[in-house]
Amino acid sequence: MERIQKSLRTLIFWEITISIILLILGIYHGLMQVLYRAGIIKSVSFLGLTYYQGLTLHGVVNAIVLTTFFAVAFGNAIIYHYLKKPINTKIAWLSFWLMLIGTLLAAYAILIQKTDVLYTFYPPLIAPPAFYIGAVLLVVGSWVAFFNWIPTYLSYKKENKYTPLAVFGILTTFLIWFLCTIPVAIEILFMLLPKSLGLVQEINNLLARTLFWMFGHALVYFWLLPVYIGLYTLLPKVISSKLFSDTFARVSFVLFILFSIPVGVHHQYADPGIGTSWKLIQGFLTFMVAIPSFITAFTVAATLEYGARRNGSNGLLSWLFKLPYFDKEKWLFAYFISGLFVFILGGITGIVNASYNVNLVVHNTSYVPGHFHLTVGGLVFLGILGISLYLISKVTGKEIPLKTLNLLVPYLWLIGSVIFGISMMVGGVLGIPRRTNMGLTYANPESPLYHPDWMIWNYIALIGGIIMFLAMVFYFIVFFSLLFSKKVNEEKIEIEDAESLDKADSKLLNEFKVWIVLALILIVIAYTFVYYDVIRTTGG
Ligand code: HAS
Repeated sequence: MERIQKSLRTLIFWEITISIILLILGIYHGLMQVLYRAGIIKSVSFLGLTYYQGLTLHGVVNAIVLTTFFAVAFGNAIIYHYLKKPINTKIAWLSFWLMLIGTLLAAYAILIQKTDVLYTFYPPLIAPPAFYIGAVLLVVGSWVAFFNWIPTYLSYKKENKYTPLAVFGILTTFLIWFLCTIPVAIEILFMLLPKSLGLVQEINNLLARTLFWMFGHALVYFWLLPVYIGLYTLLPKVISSKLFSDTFARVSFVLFILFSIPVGVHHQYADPGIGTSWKLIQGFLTFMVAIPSFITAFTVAATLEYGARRNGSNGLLSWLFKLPYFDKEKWLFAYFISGLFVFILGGITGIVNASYNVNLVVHNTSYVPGHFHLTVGGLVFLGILGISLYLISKVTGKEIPLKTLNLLVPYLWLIGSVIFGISMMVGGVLGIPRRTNMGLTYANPESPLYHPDWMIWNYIALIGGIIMFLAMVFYFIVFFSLLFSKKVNEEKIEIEDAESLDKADSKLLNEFKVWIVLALILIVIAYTFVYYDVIRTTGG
């Protein structure tokens, strides 16, 4: 086991470090987007990229590469730490190489071949083959990691009835990931790649979009769930609390298995060719997928209250002020709580998006990037940053340096992302388009697009963006100082968690079979007629 642990420590180190190095490019291009939208710069000049090439790099690195490498790294740590069983390290490294080669191919397509299809790569936009092959390798690499955990898990299950909560959570995450990547694999392998290679002349754009969104919404829970695992395990421990409910946490995970996938059409409310009844049904299912997050909100808040009361707080609400917001030793709490505050806004705005008729007001406006910078750019991003620091400090045996600077990171990000998100959303309601190549022309009285009332929101978003950029400069300083600091502790793979107030040992909440079958039934019900409509209305 010692040899396995050493190999996995190195693997986790590289999975995290490489994604954080690439994040420098992603963050830089975030700054470029706000400067461009506010009309301060005329092109995203660094590396010779245009606005949309820079935006493609920003989306792919931040939303796809960082999240996938992180989920696999955290998964490797969870499976090793909780199951204490051998893992095949050769296969674990194979997964890493596939993901890395895939990432490099996609980077080549964006940086050298100047791809600008964005992270959603909708046709009729078509990228060079390297982009799609890179995406496929990245996904296959993450599947390989998942398949590698299964024998270890099954061997553990032969001897144990109870599945540790974090293991249950990470297997849920990758189960959803595996199921939802099948439609996007079909889209890429049978439609986009043949078109990119010139093997076919035409593809069905609406069918491609529908396949993409069947993947695209579940993707957001692939980003979110690893952070929920952190909320259920690491967070209670940091504040010396107990998890309020192991049962509720698991119920939340299984609801994600059921409802993550059959909801993708809520991204297509405005698309013609899909019947309104099917849109409405998927709209209702979208409200269902918000429930596990409400359960998480309740469980986490109760966990925080329990911890504060254990530490001596008695009043009705005074416990809120007893939490260790500015305790440098409990820095991980600051990452989680900032993310949670941001996610209150991110979640509410998700419900707004999901509401069929209200969606028509905000769809394709800057409201949508406002929403997702408060979700994936809020709780998810801060959770990934915090847990990454935590894991690196464990596997290298080093202490977090520059503690004050480190504490500033999440709070600056909280302030910046809320300013950015709200201004984008208000601007969106006023009509600012989500995607733009108009730049300064909103502010130019000569232009038919003259909209001075819009510009103020772009300027406020710029302030938010600059604060977020500053937070990330501090984060990179802390992260790289950690890498170069001295080893002071034993190197290990460890996830320090707290006990739970209850223990969910029923078979249903420790296994997956029933939930997989129910999820497949829901997917068939929600999607069969959608595909029938798409094919009927587009003529095949
Ligand atoms: Fe979304 C568009 C609906 C959640 C990401 N979403 C997007 C896009 C992205 C994205 C990237 O229905 C743009 C895609 C594109 O490129 O076009 N979203 C939802 C709904 C939810 C939701 C209903 N989204 C997310 C999450 C994301 C994410 C999570 C990333 C990780 N979204 C939509 C819709 C669209 C959309 C439409 C299409 C818009 C369009 O027209 O294009 C729900 O899952 C949200 C549920 C969340 C909650 C919040 C719970 C709150 C918690 C915090 C509690 C705080 C505590 C702290 C405990 C109900 C857990 C308390 C503090 C103390 C001190 C006590």
